[in-house]
Amino acid sequence: MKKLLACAAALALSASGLVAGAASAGADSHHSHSSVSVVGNGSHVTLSRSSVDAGVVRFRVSSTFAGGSSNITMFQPKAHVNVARVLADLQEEFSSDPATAAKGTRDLVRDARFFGLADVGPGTPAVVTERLARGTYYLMDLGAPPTGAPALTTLRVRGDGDRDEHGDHGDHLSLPRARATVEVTSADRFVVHGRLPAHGTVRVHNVSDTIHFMDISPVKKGTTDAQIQAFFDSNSQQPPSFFVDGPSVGMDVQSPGRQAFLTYRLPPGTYVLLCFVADDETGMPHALMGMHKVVTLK
Ligand SMILES: [Cu+2]
Repeated sequence: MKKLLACAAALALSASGLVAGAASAGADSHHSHSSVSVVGNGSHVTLSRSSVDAGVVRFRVSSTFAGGSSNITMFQPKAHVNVARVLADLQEEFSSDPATAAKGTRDLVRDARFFGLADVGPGTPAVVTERLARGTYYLMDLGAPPTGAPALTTLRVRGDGDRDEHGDHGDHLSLPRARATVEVTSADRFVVHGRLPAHGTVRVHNVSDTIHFMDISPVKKGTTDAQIQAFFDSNSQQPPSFFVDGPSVGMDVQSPGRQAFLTYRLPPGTYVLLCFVADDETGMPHALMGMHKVVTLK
């Protein structure tokens, strides 16, 4: 989601370059009913299976989008809301008019639930693990600005009642152990508990009353949050002085109350956590209102 929500300069900041090394997401290595490969090409999502069992589900997310990174969002319309309504809300959210964008955020919170998934570039896959209830979910890749309605891919999560004979409880997954937790708060801030790993798992928990995402973008060593805020305040259209053209990864949009585990591998160094969802009152991207946090990945 970030690309369409971000200002041009912020876009430059979070654009990730190609990295050496092959994507390792690949096919599922075993026949778990709860593990699925998710591949985005910038505008379309392909799944290795069309249904999984309810409970803990593991998504191995990767991208083949050579022109940038995949922003893979998974959502579900709330009761009595149809998919077209959610896509119309999304259109508002992408508006360059702040009042319309603010309404888009409010409408998305009202009409849909968001479950991540992940923002990944070619060569920088990630795994998202989370608990899912039975139901139908929709995935889309908004990495390339969509022309018209985004293409949706359906995932069915089966409950106990409709599990087949092979779906015994033995192959259920458990949640991974996280090295750190990032709480996303109502003050539009990232609160980090523990130390973010360069290679490992982070639990991302939205404890706020609106939707947020969390991109992890590289910046130059020594960069401060004050410098980042000054850059946003300047309205500069140039790439910021602290910009680093390196791999990034992110947790895509999550609804209030949701938590998910993001497992990734990035070069150790200095990064900034960013969210560009439009504020539900001002329409301003959260990052410009202070939702950025410089962190060191070790
Ligand atoms: Cu946010």
